[in-house]
Amino acid sequence: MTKRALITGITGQDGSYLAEMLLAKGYEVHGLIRRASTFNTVRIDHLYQDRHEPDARMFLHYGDLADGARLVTLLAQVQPDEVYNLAAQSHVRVSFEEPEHTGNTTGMGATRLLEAVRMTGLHCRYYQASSSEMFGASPPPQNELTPFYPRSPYGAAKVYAYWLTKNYREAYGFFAVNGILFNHESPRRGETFVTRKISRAVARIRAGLDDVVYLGNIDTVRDWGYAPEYVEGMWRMLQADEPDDYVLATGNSCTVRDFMITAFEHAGLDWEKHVRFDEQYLRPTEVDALIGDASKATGRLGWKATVHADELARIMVDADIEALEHAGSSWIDAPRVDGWVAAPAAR
Ligand code: NAP
Ligand code: F7E
Repeated sequence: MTKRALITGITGQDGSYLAEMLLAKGYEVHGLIRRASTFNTVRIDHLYQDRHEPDARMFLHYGDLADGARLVTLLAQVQPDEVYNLAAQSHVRVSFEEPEHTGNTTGMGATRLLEAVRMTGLHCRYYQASSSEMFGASPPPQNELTPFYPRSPYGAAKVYAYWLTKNYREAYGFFAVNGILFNHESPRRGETFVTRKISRAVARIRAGLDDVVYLGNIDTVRDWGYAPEYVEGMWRMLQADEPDDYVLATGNSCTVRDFMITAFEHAGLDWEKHVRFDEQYLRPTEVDALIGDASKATGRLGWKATVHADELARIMVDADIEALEHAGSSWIDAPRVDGWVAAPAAR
């Protein structure tokens, strides 16, 4: 029997890798996408086949996590075996600008989706994209037993969604799991997260299109892994015999500064000539250090990260150099990461 999955957030970094992986495993994949005035499917266009093709196995549906009724009709129509809730306002800095919207999507969105599963009476398995940002100020190493101490509206919204997921497991017997994922990146990472901002800036500076990039706090510590490996971990959580919560992380630490040095050196550039500080990229409250302990996922799911920060930086720089060399003028003429003034602090 072909398994059917529904992915919210299919147009994002993780959603695109997850869709790719599930299609390769033989799944029929359904994705929730937001209606936008321009196309927002660039990360999954290579997977799309017209639904009239006999072998089409990926289908996109309009909807929004803010619209609970739509989630009910969609679940009733699709009847998925597995639901992956990846949709969120996922930018920590932006969540300070838009706390209400972030709570509504990142927090309440999960409630609406869980409730839609309950209302339709489906016996599907449910994955919630929880985050290491929930640990916030709790010192590393962090694992499934570490207390939460979120330091942003985003982190607080994820804590709410985490507990709702756990509550639906306990109250209604749902097969519902929280994947507590530490930072994971790739060439498909959104351009305003720091790793991609750096790799993209390196490519543009190397090509002579820019001269400097402005960053905020480069002393923070993160545990950066490679996104395609993390979506495999999500899937393994839903194949387990029992529902449970798992941390996915590399266990290694790296500062923003070290990631930046590796990225610039890989392109033969001296970062000190090209990096400037701008306080607008600071956060009202920062998460100083996240380093995960994924031993539970390794022991029970056989999952282990193999790509660490240095290799990741090189993968991302190479991809952005390649993209720039093969891009048309639209990519080259696109506003610089720092050149957009409408919401500068968001970057
Ligand atoms: P991302 O690239 O920012 O993608 C977010 C996705 O959510 C996009 O497809 C976006 O659609 C969609 N979305 C946003 N608001 C929505 C709404 N109201 N209704 C429906 N869809 C909506 O995020 P990501 O890096 O792939 O991360 C996936 C999930 O894992 C997120 O929940 C994130 O918070 C969580 N997470 C990420 C990391 C990480 O390091 N990447 C770590 C831990 C947890 P548009 O394309 O239309 O904007
Ligand atoms: O920041 C610092 C910034 O925005 C990383 C999301 O996927 O991972 C992500 O959240 C660090 C922070 O990711 C700039 O202050 C310095 O300390 O790339 P980021 P994040 O905040 O860790 C977690 C696990 C998630 O769940 C989230 O969805 O880098 N930093 N200068 C900067 N950050 C940005 N964005 N821009 C800068 O110029």
